[in-house]
Amino acid sequence: MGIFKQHIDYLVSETTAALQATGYEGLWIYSGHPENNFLDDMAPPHSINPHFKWWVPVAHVTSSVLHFEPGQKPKVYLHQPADFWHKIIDNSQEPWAAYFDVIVIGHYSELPDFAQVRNHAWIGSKELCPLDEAHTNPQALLNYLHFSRIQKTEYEIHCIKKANEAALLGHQAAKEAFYAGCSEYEIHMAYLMACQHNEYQMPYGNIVALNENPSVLHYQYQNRVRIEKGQLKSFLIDAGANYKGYAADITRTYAYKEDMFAEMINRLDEKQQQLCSQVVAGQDYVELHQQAHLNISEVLHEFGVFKCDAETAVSSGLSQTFFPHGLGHYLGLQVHDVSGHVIDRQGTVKNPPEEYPFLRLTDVLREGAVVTIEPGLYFIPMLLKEIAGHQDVDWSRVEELSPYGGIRIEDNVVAGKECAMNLTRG
Ligand SMILES: [Mn+2]
Repeated sequence: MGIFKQHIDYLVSETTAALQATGYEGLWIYSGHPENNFLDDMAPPHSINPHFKWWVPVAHVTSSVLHFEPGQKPKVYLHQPADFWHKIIDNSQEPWAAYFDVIVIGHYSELPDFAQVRNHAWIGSKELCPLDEAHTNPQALLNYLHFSRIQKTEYEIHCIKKANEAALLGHQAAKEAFYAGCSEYEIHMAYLMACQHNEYQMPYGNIVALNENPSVLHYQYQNRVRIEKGQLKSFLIDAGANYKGYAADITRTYAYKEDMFAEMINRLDEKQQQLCSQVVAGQDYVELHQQAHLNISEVLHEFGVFKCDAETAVSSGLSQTFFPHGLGHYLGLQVHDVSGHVIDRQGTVKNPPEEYPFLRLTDVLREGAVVTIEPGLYFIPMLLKEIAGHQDVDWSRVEELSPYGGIRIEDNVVAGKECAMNLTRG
């Protein structure tokens, strides 16, 4: 539990400084609660307030509140109603609870009278918030805390590593299911089974794409129909896992046969590993993204898609047709973790360069930040149409490779002081 204590100490010192800097005496953080669907008595799976799970590593909690005031032990009002409809888990005795005063409540009405507490801020959904607007999700306070979330504690890195380990079990099962000729849906189910997750526990919807489907970047269906083995070409899977509220986000691409596409995957994999090794404190992520464009263009040139050299493909903007998304993003309590476009505690925004509008991370990497590195190359009909007949493209090669959809390879990497730490490999 040593690393969890260090984690809580970090949260205490960061939150104390944040409250002082923004003029509040204390803080309430609400876990949130399930909201029913429109005209229905059923709610979608509850997604817990990330600020709450930053402190309290409990997956199944709703209608609970954390109270923090500098100099006091943090308090958790843990909602455990008398309920014969649901299983109520008593997590008030778990090891994490030693660092809090845990007060079990049966009903929201047992919470303290918020109006009696002077000058506190509230972070959480607004419906139940008893405070006025100036004290509800104040932007200056959120900016401060979101910036604190960039740098991960040792405990958080441990959680993301455990999430990676679970996800890799799924990825291994998915790979085997692909080579066995399973459908997208069957691969998806094999993945869930292997990593022991329910679908609602996944940090994001699995992308399980066969043949041309990887060309849809967020392909959201799982086809139930098997593809004949003779017709199978490629498989892209972008799927994560969850450990104590922390996410893994991993992508792999496979070729069904040992063909040119298989060689392209290997080549992109080499480039991706080079990029991963550059995840070090002080590295400008925008520059890394630009380098990825060059790397991807080198692969496309080597395999005859680009007739021009890689530099020309990048400077003319041609590479953006084949790599239209960003190199990656922060990873943590949220898959696309906060503060990707923010460069200081005041919330100063640094937008991505005009030519790369979808880049989710624009700052210089800080020690302890966890990022994804996910270069890709795709044959996307909608984008190819926009450059139809382009003289620097070998269109017969594009036609030959389009049925494979595309390639993406994604690892989760910690920016170290001197070297990168890849949580997905090694
Ligand atoms: Mn990602």
